[in-house]
Amino acid sequence: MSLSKPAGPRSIALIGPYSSGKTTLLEAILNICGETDRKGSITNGTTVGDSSKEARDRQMSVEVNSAHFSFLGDDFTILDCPGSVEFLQESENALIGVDAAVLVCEPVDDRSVTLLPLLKFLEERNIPTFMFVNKIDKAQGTIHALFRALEGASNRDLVLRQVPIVADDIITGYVDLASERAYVYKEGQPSKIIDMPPEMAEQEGTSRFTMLETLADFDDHLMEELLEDIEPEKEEIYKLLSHDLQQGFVVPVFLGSAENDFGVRRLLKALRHEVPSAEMTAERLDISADASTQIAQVLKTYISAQGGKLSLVRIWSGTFNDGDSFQAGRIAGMFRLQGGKTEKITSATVGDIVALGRMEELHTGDFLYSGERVDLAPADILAPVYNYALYLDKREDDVKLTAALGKLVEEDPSLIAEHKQETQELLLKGQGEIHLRVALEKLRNKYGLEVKSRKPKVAYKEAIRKGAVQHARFRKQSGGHGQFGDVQIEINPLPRGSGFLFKEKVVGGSVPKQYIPAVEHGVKDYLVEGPLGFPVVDVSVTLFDGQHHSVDSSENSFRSAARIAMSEGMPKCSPVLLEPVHKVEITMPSEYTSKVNGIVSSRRGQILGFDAREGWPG
Ligand SMILES: Nc1nc2c(ncn2[C@@H]2O[C@H](COP(=O)(O)OP(=O)(O)OP(=O)(O)O)[C@@H](O)[C@H]2O)c(=O)[nH]1
Ligand SMILES: [Mg+2]
Repeated sequence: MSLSKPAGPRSIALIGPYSSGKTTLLEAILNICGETDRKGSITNGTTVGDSSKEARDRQMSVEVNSAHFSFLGDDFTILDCPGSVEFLQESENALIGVDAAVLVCEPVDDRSVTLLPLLKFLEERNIPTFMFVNKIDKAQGTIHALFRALEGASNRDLVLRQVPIVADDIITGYVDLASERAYVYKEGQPSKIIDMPPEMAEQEGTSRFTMLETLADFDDHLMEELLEDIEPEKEEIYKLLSHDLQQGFVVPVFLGSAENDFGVRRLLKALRHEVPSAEMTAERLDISADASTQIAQVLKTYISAQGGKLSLVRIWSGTFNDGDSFQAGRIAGMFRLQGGKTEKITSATVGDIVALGRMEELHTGDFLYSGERVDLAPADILAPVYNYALYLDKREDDVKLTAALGKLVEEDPSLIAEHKQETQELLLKGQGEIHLRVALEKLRNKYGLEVKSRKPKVAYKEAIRKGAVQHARFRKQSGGHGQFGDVQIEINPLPRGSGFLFKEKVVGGSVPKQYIPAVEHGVKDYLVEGPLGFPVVDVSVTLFDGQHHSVDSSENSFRSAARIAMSEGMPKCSPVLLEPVHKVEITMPSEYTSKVNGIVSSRRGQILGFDAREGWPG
């Protein structure tokens, strides 16, 4: 267990449910640390984060913002992640490169279910996590209710580090359980230390004991002290708090209000003492190299309207200089990002998060390295759940649109642009309506493209309900060579999901072997558009007889004969339009099962089965 505070530049991600106050917390931190002269606000559109037009217009974060600050001589980069689940990919990409996460949430327990996927991700990746219960200025209910709601969500123990001091139903300050000191909040200023209010003594004692008991679960020495009623040294408690956070045993919980600067300095102190160093994180991730080897990983890609690409990288080993060359290209410009502003720098080292210019071959999740190849799993790409069909009024913008979509996808790997063959549509797929709307806004704001969207067409298919036998002859007599093909086929329905089957039962060479593939071809030509105008599925076609001519027959004439047989035979097979069916997987907390069942059945869904999701209690 190390005694000293971790060294070198460190990084944290701010994550948490939509609108919990992450960007406001970043703003408070930057202001407290002297990075800004005035504190900006979300409502006035003056924050360092959310600098893009799309974020400002919606007053919500739509992508990761990076900013740098120093607190009492320690350097940090913060990655402020959007909270909406539709932008979850951004958080997942950012989290692979940070030393710790600060999960910002609100003091209400009914939305705590939205924290579950994040807590799960953090736990699986063993990312040290702090929790900051924000908006304490308008807290309703108790911290304990929130606690109970969260307890089942995480396998890690939550450790309450502060208890609120309440006067007339308003939280006016806190008692710090490690130092046992009491403070009152001062708006826009450091909290002021006060004498421990006598009425707090009992609650402080119980909460502190709970905190120590949790720590003792991971430490025998502390356990013995508690059993023997020995008061542990402060130093020992602080050491254990750091150690258990770094090892991912516990999630410490702090309280505050980003809007009013309540509790932000206390959080900063905890970050300063407890967030592990980049070296420790590299070890956790199994990235090992000697100090002369350069290793960095791309956490986010930004592309400006003019096409300039910036790769935001975390440096895991070595020193990087502007102009250095790698297999993925040469660094053309190195920058420190402060929200939307760039500051040119010439070199960066272990722990730093910096943006590298024009590394065209480098993509989000990739490693940049000078020594042996480094290849660790990046974050998974989320599967799309929603789509739009895109169209342009001006056809001449087609090429521009393809290029711009390529750039959006490069910035956000959870967006997919795809041409759909069946419906001849350009589809944009993503995580939800807001996600796609923001993408369209970017196309307009950044690339000057007025792109319209509509619901994608349904790719209907048709099938048949009964069989038929059909004869057809294709014959043409024009000067010289004629054309002659004659086929007899049997068409039959197949079970749903079988696709297409072609058989031949020709005896005596009535259709010579070399023409049989042409017959299959002709049948397939027809199946592209059946009697109802849609692709045909689940049919079998058997060629059982026919005739040929020794001079005039050819592959083409048999192909045409087959096509004619199909177009005459298929309408007799009682064609039917198939209703599109999707196979859907739904995951939910078990208490919602009956509600979701109802929703599924009311949409004529058929439930194929239930299962507990592995590793997700409840
Ligand atoms: N009362 C109160 N309001 C706050 C506090 N912190 C943030 N807010 C307000 O909550 C709203 C959302 O704040 P943001 O900072 O944009 O939240 P966010 O978590 O960054 O939101 P997304 O990135 O869109 O998920 C804004 O209107 C803030 O002014 C707080 O401590 N107290
Ligand atoms: Mg935000």
